[in-house]
Amino acid sequence: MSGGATRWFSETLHASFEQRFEITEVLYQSNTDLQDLIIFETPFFGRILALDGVIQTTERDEAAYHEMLTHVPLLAHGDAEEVLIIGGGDGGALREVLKHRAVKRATMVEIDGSVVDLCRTYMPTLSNGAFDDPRTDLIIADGLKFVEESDRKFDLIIVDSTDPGGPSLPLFSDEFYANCRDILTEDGIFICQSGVSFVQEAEARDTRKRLAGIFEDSALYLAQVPTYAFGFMTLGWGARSGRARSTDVGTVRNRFAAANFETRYYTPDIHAACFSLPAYMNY
Ligand code: AG3
Repeated sequence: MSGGATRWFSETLHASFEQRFEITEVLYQSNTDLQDLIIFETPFFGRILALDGVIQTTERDEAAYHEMLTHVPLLAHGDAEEVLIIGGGDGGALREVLKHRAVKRATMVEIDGSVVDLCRTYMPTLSNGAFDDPRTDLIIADGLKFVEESDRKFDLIIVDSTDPGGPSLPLFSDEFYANCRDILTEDGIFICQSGVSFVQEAEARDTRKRLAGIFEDSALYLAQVPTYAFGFMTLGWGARSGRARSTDVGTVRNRFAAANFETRYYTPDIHAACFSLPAYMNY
């Protein structure tokens, strides 16, 4: 672009306010059968993936989200071997899950194979080789059907989806949660993203209530992800027992030290604090 006006990507998630990003270069843009996809370069946030006009992940702050989605349940559980990821095609959650040596297999069920291929090509630091790990089992299929039909058991199920709407809408239903609960081991944990509650209150509240109706133990917890704009991102927690969530901070600290990997956002102290919610989230 020489001499042209600056180009911007404007997020279309909210009706009456928006955030926008300066585009240095559009690396890929397509309209797949399932969704609109764009990957572009920016001066500050590095490369950004957006689906249907909504920021999914940026190189600059993806770690906050992916680390909290994975290390909180994995270090609370302590010994998860079988992990299922629904969605998460960019590979960021998979990369973090595989940092845990106890994990024997990470099964990823992603509905849109093109997200995986394009992120591997244009945002390789997201998966950072995770798709080539022998413990990875990548299945391009509908996660809804997978959990309905699977006769396997999982210690952890992570739903790394877009916001409810389009292909992900059924992932926010009682039926889906109940099917997930059925394929969890006794101390198994279910995690999902439930929006930035300050601006997506219904999404967070409905998720919170739905989880409480299906799981023995349920909660929301927080991650501060700058490009999920306007406040704390909420993550939903459901478990078949209260054991993992009540793990004391000393144990979490020891497990994290023994796991021996670096993080950019997660710390055991943040882990201990992340279930403390502001008063306005007391749904
Ligand atoms: N999944 C969560 C996108 C959330 C967007 N919502 C928002 N900004 N309020 C992203 C997939 C990353 N692996």
